[in-house]
Amino acid sequence: MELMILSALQPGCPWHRRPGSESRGPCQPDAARAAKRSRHALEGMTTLLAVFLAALASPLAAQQVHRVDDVRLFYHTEGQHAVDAADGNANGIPDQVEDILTQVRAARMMLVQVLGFPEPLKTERFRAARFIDISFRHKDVLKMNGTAYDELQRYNKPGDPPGTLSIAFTVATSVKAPSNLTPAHEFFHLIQYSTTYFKNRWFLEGTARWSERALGTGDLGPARVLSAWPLPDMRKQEIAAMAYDASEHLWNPLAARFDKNGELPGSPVLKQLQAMTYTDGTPVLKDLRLTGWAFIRDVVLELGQIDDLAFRELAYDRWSEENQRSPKNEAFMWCAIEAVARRHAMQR
Ligand SMILES: [Ca+2]
Ligand SMILES: [Zn+2]
Repeated sequence: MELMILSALQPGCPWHRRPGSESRGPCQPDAARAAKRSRHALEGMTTLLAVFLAALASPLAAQQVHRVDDVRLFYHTEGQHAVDAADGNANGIPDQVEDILTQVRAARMMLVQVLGFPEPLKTERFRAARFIDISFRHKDVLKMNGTAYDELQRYNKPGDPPGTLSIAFTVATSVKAPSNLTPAHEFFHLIQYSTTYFKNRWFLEGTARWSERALGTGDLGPARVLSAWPLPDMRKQEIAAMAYDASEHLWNPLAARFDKNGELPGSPVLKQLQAMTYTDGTPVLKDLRLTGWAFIRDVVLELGQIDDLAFRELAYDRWSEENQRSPKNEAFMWCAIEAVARRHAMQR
């Protein structure tokens, strides 16, 4: 914690550059939390709109649910948004649905229990939520493989006590978990959203793409050589214009720089993960390789600290969608990344 706060005081960071500004102390968590709480009220209005739109899009056929612990998948077996009804293990649950739940549970065990990322339902932002709810849409409607929501949702599902809140994502009905890591990728977005308000896509999609190797084959995706570190401003601007590609151009090279082993840390939960399979018998965890998990984890946590500072320094009134994605966030984000990089360089 002390290191995180120190990192916010490094020279060259934006809050030191403003002429005439009083000298800035470390984050003041109480004030920042109060500001975050007041923003939740506004999120509720957007949630109402989301529920209304979801109701419009829902087919008439009865919705079914597959639930394990606090994760629920809502699906249809008829209509445009129907899942594949194949039930190879004859347990009455479409294999597609089971397999997606299995992948999400595995991603959660891996990221939270094995690697130490925050558990989204226990974070300050999302702890009022009771469930992780996953829904399906036809790809023609969804337009992508999956999408995760950064606001608390109030779905009023049958049997839910009044006021039940969820965090949620949607996957396309074309997604089959044994050959597609979209559910794990979307779960990573929930971790990001639970921890930091920054939604600049070079961070959001760049690190989510990196995270796919946690369950997937190999330790790391493609990685370019970094020309220098810290990066020159021109290069930072190029990367800030990227989304998924930021994994190849920034996150993967940094992951490799600070992790020469590329191995998942051994633990009893890792052993459980090794035993998990999809309904077709294939293993969920493809190998014991992943490069840079401690570095990426610490960047996510650091961004969760520095967003409070950015909120005050940039004089945001709330974390609107525009503010969450604003280029003004970039200088704060780079400072956080560079601070974590310095810490990891010292540890090597
Ligand atoms: Ca089945
Ligand atoms: Zn994504």
